[in-house]
Amino acid sequence: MFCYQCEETARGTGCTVKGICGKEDHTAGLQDVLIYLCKGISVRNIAARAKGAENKDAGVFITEALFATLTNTNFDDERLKALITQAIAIRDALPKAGENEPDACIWTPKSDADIAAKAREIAELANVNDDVHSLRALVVFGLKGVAAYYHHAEMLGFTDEAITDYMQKGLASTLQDIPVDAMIAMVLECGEIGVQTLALLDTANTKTYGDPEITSVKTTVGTNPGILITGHDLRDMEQLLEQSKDSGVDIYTHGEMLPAHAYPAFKKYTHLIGNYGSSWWHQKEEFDTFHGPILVTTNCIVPPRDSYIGRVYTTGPAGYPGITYIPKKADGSKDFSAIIDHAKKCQPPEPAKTNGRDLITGCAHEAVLALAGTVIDAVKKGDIKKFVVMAGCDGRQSERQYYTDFAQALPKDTVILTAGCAKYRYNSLDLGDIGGIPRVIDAGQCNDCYSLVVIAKALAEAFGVGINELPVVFNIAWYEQKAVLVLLALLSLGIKNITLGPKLPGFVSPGVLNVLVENFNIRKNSTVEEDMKRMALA
Ligand code: FS2
Ligand code: SF4
Repeated sequence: MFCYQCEETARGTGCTVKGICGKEDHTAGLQDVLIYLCKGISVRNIAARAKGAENKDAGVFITEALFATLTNTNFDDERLKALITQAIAIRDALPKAGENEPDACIWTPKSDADIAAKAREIAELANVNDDVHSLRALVVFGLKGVAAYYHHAEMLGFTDEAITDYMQKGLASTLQDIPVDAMIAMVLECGEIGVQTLALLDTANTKTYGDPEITSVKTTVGTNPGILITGHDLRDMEQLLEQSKDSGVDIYTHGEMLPAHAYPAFKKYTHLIGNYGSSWWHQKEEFDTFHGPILVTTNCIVPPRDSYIGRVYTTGPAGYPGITYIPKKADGSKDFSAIIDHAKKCQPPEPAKTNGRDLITGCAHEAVLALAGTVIDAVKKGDIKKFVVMAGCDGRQSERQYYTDFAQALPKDTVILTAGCAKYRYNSLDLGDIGGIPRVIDAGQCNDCYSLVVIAKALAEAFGVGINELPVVFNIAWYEQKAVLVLLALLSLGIKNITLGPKLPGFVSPGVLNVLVENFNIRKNSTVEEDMKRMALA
């Protein structure tokens, strides 16, 4: 195997024996082959589109397939093999793209051994750190982020062909010999499509469940048995809440599901009682002490301990061998009754060791813009000197203590704008408020970085300046490919001087890094003291 798609990749260069995330060599191989076939589908479908013979459902399939390969999402070989079979069927039903089709359009495995051999070939070809491979990797990893966010929008009935068409264009481009300049343009276009996808998901979430309201979320436990729901899928959240009401079972959110508490449509469920635990990588301890069943709707799943594996359920893109999977029914709904029945037989949760104060969330664009006057006044009066965007992901390496230290060291006249699970590094610190404005403004899930962009644009308009002239600095923490997409989206909006950490991506070659530095002045984070000075915060 060769996988270097996430921040925790082995030695900062690539996992070659087994993933740090727990992904086995054979699973990595199946994921690589699945992406390879999606490239073949894309080449054929683009050619078919020009002749009016396009498979309109190919985009939906590619979305599902790419999402399955995102870090910490699907570890289940059987489901990946089924996707490979489906990919071959979709590809082979499309007309040929011409006389000289790439191998991805024609290669057909006859056995598992054929698949394993192709996986080895793909891994060997990928293990090269030159600019071409680096740019291709950036496109594919950015597209995985697009696929994940697009999937959630699609689950709520919001679609956009321009997005699925670009996914195919981007995938097909990685099989072509195109000039480096054109590849860089493809990467930036991925960022633009990223903005479009984030906007679509924002519309889907807010039109379906209402605009998030600033909400204080309890982190204590009740006396009823509970179900813990984690991941990002709000449609799953809705169905679980509806099916479990009046059952005597309480619902708790975990990790990236915390912002669900802020949606008006979910507030009516009194059995949605609080947030349990912290960010994704704490789950081994937290799932143990929760005592009830856990529903994993997306990443990040960590290979479970034997002590609680029997209480974990997956759905949507998430999967793990030996864990019960709840599929979608023909009408699109899901039946969570098995989880609810399971919960009734469990002990109530014991308090999570990682929980502290109640948490504030729901500071999305509408809620914050409702306070725009107060915020602008505070900036004009000098009460707020700077906004620090500290969004993105959390991760398990000790170097991420940097983000807690950084938040704590910030001057009292700064406000943190956050989204994603990165916030768990500082959202339970008592950082206070500035004239009633909380010093940690949590817009929501990682996709709600879009809200931060809307807020920044509104501030730029109010002050009559460009986005780079605002008193806003960016100190982004990344882990997986949704964060890669969010970064590309920020770059496509022309945002400069982003600090990125805790490591730079292993898939960025020295040449590509130069392009990012020269055009966008991206920098790796350093020490808290140095970064404070560089961001003019000290
Ligand atoms: Fe956190 Fe994991 Fe949101 Fe990422 S729960 S790192 O996938 O998507 O952020
Ligand atoms: Fe390694 Fe990350 Fe790939 Fe897992 S997702 S195999 S940790 S690079």
